[in-house]
Amino acid sequence: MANDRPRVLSGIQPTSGSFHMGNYLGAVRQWVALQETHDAFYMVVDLHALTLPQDPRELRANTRLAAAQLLATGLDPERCTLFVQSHVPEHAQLSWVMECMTGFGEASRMTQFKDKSSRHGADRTSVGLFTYPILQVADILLYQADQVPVGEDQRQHIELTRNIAERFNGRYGETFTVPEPYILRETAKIFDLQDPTVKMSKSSSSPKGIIDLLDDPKASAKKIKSAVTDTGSEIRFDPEQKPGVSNLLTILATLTDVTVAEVEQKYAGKGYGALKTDLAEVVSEWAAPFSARTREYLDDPETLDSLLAEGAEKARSVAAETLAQAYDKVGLLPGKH
Ligand code: AQP
Repeated sequence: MANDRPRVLSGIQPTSGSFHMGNYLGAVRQWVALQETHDAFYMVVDLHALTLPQDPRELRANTRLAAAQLLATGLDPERCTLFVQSHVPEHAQLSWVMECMTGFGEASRMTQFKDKSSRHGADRTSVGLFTYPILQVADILLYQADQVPVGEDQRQHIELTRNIAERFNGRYGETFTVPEPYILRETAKIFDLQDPTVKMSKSSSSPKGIIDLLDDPKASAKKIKSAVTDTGSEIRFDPEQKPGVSNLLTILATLTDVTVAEVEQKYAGKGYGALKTDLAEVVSEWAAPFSARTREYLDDPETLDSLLAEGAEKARSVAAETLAQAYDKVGLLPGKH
């Protein structure tokens, strides 16, 4: 496909029964917008999911579920390339080359690995969890992505990708595009409703701290109404002094497409209760059609699978070319085709 638009690539793990508000506002919402202006590649990163133990049936179901949710948010296979990571074997193949380009100390500095390995303990920490950022390096470089739309928690991995791309280019000659992170300041980090000093996260937040997009709207409303707010009663965007209220303001402003300043103004002189009630309503209005669309895609797995197969074919045509170049640059003898 001849395309002179800048290229973006990103992925999401199929590791839960629903995306959460952090995934959506931090990343997926930008993916939908970027498919209009960029040559966009988005994938369900099932290989990354294997870094922690998965029930095979659940993983398969969650992979389809993740794809269905991506389509339900508005990704359009006519406007972007949507695929499943394991359907494009070049990811694992380039990853090996990238592992050999990465220092052990460099990989050991990844904070997500340190967090997750300390949470899971040595017995449940796989080598895959350690090398996962390097697979991510391969994911990005295979597509010569210019930008990578992600949440703040991924910034360090994009930095690693840049370093390795520059190292490879320096050693073997210009091969890879050095990508930039695409992280929107306002929604870079959506916080846990119960502890608004830490990110909303499927593996570390308590169920009450997470707004799951496929949750029953009543359950989400209850969580929003019991969100931890701050001392005082003034509704003001102040992430230092008022992290709880600021988080709710960010979510409300983004979902209603207005600025945080406008929301602040609207609630001047009102109490936290009014803000929470309105946010619960906005989330429910957003989530109901989203859930219905997700179900429609899931109810037709054949169509879903064939969309993903077409996406994988498009992705492979790009990935295979980059892999061949990289193999050649490092001196691997070409095989017979
Ligand atoms: N709280 C968040 N705020 C903003 N962006 C977020 N993302 C995740 N949480 C937030 C972004 O969502 C994209 C897909 O995430 P992922 O599938 O790679 O999962 P993750 O980053 O591992 O998400 P979790 O919930 O935090 O999972 P665990 O607990 O397993 O680590 C990414 O772009 C991510 O930045």
